Amino acid sequence: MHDNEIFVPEGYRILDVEGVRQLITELPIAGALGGSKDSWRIEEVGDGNLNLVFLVRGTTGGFAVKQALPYVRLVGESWPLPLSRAHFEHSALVHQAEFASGLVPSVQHYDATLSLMIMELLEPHIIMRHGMIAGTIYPRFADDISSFMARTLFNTSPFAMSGHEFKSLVAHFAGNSAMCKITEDVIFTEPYMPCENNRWTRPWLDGWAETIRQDDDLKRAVTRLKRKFMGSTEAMIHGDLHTGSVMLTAEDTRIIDPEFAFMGPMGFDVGAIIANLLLNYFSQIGHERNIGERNDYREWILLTVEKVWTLFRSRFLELWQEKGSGDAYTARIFGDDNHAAALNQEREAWMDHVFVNMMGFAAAKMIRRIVGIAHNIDLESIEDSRIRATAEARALQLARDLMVNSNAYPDIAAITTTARRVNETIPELTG
Ligand code: ADP
Ligand code: SR1
Ligand code: MG
Repeated sequence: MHDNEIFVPEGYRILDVEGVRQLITELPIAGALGGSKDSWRIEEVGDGNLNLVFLVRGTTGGFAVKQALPYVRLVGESWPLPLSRAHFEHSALVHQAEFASGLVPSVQHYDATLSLMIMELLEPHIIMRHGMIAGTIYPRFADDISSFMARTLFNTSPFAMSGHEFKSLVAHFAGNSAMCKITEDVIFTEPYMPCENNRWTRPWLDGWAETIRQDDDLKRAVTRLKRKFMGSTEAMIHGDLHTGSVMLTAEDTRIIDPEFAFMGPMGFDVGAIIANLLLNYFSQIGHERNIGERNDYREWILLTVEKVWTLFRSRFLELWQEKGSGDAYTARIFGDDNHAAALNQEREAWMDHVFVNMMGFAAAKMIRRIVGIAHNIDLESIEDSRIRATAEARALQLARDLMVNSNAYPDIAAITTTARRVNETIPELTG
């Protein structure tokens, strides 16, 4: 059931290529494109689940134009969705640019009536999923994504902010609850019960889908995770930080699409990126032409998983050391150097808390991409359904264990070691 009373402001209309051309013509930023308006090349490229995205190229520059639709694009008008997500995406991008400048596209224009944002055109960047499917190594990625997460999460937390500033952000992003509801439904609920939205690689994973629906330990664990997602106002999180929200080259990394942003648990962002790296790791069996051809690439992915966590952790702690002047974990009460160790211990305990949450959220993110509504191309593009299901079964095996036996994973190396073991020891499905 979805809320059918979606507010569409007067003046809102869904744009097409000519509508985008006309809109830009009337804006001061038009000059950056160069050439006459009729020479601009405009195409709709939206490959996401929710919105329209047009790429506009002139003779001297380009833009990406993103417009929210009053419904979920993946499903159609039967699933209405508030246009206000464009407002939250815009404000999240502005905050992210403040704290992680150079790691997000710059915003050129925002039109509240049309729920539309014009951004810097990222070119020749590609969506990271596509690069990973092709086996491309991204030497900057671990550094950049961990900086992005450390800076955006730390600076929007009460470790950096006053209580007043922090609560203003909490109040603002509470308005993005419709987007949170999508996550609450499609990640933390539907995969664990019979639901018409769910799908999986049939018939190979029929057993797994049923097992998930019968697994009380898993249900208890995901129930706890859902509550954490709903009630942990730790920082402004991106909210949909998968490898489809990363556009990059070998030299430059940008994070796009923060329309699910809200004040939530830090571990959700870190878990999302690690889950998507691991899903791609398991998918490599479907992308190599000869067995073992992608072994080096597999190892690069696991090394990247380890670096993402360790760099995130150390950078977050560095920021805390440098600018921990927020109202939470008040440094003043620890006073002189004699007590500094106690404060540092407490900060490390916070990072352990984020690690445990990260693991659970990563597991939930992996499970939802295999038996829930929205799958990812890393696995979906594997044509041979037996091979695809083999990769998916391995990912499910790891995810279930991460969620239910989290105590067995004291550090990130335990996760990558188990991923490797699962990938190498669970045999290909036959039948
Ligand atoms: P959705 O919210 O519907 O998921 P995204 O923000 O992920 O939409 O954008 C959809 C696609 O549009 C991306 O996969 C990417 O190919 C393209 N895109 C989005 N933003 C930009 C940009 N700033 N520059 C170039 N391409 C972009
Ligand atoms: C019904 S929308 C499903 C997914 O699309 C978005 O990209 C988010 O990942 C959401 O969960
Ligand atoms: Mg999106």
